[in-house]
Amino acid sequence: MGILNVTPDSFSDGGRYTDVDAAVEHGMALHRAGADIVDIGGESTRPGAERVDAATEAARVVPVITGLAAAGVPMSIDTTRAAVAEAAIAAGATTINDVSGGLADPAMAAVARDAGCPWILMHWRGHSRDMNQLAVYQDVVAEVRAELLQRVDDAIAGGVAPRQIIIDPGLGFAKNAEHNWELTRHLDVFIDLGFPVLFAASRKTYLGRLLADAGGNPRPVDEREAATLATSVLAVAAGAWGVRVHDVRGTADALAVWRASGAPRLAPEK
Ligand code: PMM
Repeated sequence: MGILNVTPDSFSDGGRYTDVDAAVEHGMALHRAGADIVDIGGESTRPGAERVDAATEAARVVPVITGLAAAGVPMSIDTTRAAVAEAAIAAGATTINDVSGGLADPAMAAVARDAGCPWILMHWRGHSRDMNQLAVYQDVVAEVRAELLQRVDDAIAGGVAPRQIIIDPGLGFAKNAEHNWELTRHLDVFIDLGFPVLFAASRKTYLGRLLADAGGNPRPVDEREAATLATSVLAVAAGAWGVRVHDVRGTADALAVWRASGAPRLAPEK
């Protein structure tokens, strides 16, 4: 999954693709580079981000989706709002990527049900402005698993078919670095739930912290790619269905090496 944020303020590609033509061109490039799906976002979810209104969000994404649909590029819509998802699907998106797992907007389940499309349910505890305070767990793996299963149950109760559901542990969303590593170590717990698992670590803050310099300054966002590639290979080797990344070409290359190597799937620590 290639990332295309049509926002002025996303942490990695914010501000780069606010022009429709540039965004469509980049989406096509991501697809050519090997993205099976391009994830279009019109609202930044970086920690602390303020929200935009639904009309602004839809106005950012719909022209880009229309352009990419005409070019035959498969797309997901990265939104927590049912109205934006509905407009995006009408314009040609074929998957809903909801970082709130249906919690932010109770109308999302009906949109997913009526569209019959895949719905990515990410683990989430609250909007970006507040999420750092919500990063409190006794047992992060068990709690994220239980809370995700609740999202799945609610989706199914809302009429969504189990085959539509993809789950995502939500790295960095109400999680600190240690929580992210713990979830990475136990990805098998999520894979064992039987739904496809999306892993989305690309260039996130915890990788910057891991690679901090001697003075403790985090590695800048655009210098976290090698670490991102390592996380993607490890996640796919552990059985993840997909990885959501900024550098699609690099990811495709790294996964080609992993595949050609014939390396076995990683066995979880039991
Ligand atoms: N992270 C971001 C945005 N959308 N969607 C899913 N399913 N999982 C994620 O972890 C996720 C997401 C934030 O990163 P970005 O600013 O690079 O888009």
